[in-house]
Amino acid sequence: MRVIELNKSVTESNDLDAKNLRDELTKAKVCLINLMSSPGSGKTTLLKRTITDLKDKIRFGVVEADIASDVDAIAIEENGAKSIQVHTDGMCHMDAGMTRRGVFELGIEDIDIAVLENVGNLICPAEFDTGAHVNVMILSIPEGDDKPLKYPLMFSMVDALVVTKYDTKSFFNFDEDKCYEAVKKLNPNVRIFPVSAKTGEGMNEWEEYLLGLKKDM
Ligand SMILES: Nc1nc2c(ncn2[C@@H]2O[C@H](COP(=O)(O)OP(=O)(O)OP(=O)(O)O)[C@@H](O)[C@H]2O)c(=O)[nH]1
Ligand SMILES: [Mg+2]
Repeated sequence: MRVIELNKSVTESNDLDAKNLRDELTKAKVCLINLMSSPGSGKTTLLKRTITDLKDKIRFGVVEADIASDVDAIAIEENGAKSIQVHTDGMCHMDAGMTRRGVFELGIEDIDIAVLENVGNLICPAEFDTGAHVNVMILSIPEGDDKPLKYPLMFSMVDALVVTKYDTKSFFNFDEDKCYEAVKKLNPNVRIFPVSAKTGEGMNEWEEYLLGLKKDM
């Protein structure tokens, strides 16, 4: 019986693939955001509201990565942005090669910001550079304030953290100070955006951040 250790070499070439993809998209002035979170934390809902709010300012395209189904891509298209669904053949993350295919199948000619809605989980997606310019994670209030302690890699590698379902705060013992302190310890420069995609609270700051990303490309 042979055991082949593929992890290292795969990661090495993935890093190169990711750099090449990032460079190509930079030349095309398209910002790629890698959006990560647990299943059901509110990625699609946040995207739908953001796309609607910014429809006259940012042209979005969304790559929906899931193990199965096409419901998220349909939901995004119904909201007026173009979208493509990719299935990951059971894999729990997207790598740079898969992201490249998704982004170019989506088509980048008429978009300012491409969003990869990564497969829902807080572990594997943090380990693979997708080629994105910006990594964003969502933590929803019902998941609890201790998640930075349990999934430190994800919290330490993101540029921005959106804390969503803020409207549910009164129902959960979510200690914001404790949570943000743990996050800042792992990642001092992270931007934190508390929002509710349901009520719209906090969405302005998040959307200003996105407008800044478009401007910087
Ligand atoms: N109260 C409240 N509910 C929300 C909010 N955002 C999302 N939800 C609800 O949370 C559930 C999951 O939201 P989705 O947007 O599908 O989550 P997701 O992260 O895209 O889920 P997957 O793609 O399956 O990983 C839905 O029932 C949403 O209506 C919010 O800000 N407030
Ligand atoms: Mg979704």
